[in-house]
Amino acid sequence: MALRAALRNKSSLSSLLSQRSSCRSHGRVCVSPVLVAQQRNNSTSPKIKVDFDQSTGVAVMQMQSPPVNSLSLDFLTEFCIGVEKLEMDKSCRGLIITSNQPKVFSAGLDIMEMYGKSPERCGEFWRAVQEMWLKLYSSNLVTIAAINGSSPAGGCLMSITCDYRIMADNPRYSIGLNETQLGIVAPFWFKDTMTNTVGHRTTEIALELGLLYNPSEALKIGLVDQLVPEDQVLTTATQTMAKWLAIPDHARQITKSMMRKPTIDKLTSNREADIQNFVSFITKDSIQKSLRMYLEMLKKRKG
Ligand code: CO8
Repeated sequence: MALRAALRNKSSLSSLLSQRSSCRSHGRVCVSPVLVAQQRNNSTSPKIKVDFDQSTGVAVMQMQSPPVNSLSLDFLTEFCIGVEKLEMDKSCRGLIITSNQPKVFSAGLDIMEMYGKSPERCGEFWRAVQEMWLKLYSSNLVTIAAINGSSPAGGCLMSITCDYRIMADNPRYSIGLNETQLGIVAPFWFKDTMTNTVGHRTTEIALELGLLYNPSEALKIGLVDQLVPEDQVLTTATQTMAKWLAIPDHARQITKSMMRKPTIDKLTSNREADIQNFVSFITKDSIQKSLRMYLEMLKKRKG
């Protein structure tokens, strides 16, 4: 709850987590009970599982939120805590993100978080989406997406915030920013991340049409960096990570920041306005109707 409140109250999770080192009394470090509990539980949580190998400095974060790893407020809160903890651990240098749900990396934002919810709740949700993006896009860690299933919309966003993307070569899987197909609009920072990855013209076509690409198409436009057989996604990610970690951290981190800072600054200086935009857009009757129709289509397709 304290962490949810940190998101709600605009403070970064880092300020909350840093209370651990900044709160001192008589030379002793006071540790918040909430944080103690979280730290003890740092390897497993309900929706995210983190395996950190101290000997390599690499953490593997597995999304395990059935059925499709949709990004709900609870999921995003846990995810941000997980990343923040790794970021604060000086022995951690690399993060591999993957899924342990069959066929799906992540279905993107949880549509139920945007349908029939109060403006306050929508605002809280959107702040958590922003936080996830900010954490990953500005991370000092080497981040690799091991995309072992479909990755539409917010799932694609999560993937393109990483430094490198390896996708399972299975033609049934797809990846892309398909928001317009739901009757909604990818915000500027989704668009900017996509542009930084595949270029302006490809992004323009992809976003207007809400295109989902199969792995070969995604590789062709540079949306993913490498395709491998499904059972080799994680091993390839681990081997690739070793190559990235051979570069001195400080040089790589400064370079990453140089490439990404203008895009990050654009959101950090417009965060509140972006939340307001989202809330007023998503709560419109016409948009709620589009979401309802899309949800019905998902159910029908299943049947
Ligand atoms: N949110 C909530 N529930 C979902 C979502 C989702 N994103 N995706 C799937 N589900 C549900 C389904 O409705 C179904 O529910 P139930 O079991 O109750 O019928 C269950 O998950 C399983 O789904 P499927 O049977 O479809 O599972 P498959 O394995 O066959 O397919 C897919 C997996 C490919 C991921 C498929 O479910 C799919 O295409 N899902 C929709 C993905 C999508 O379009 N996501 C877009 C979300 S919007 C977003 O991320 C960015 C929004 C930016 C907002 C900007 C506004 C200003």
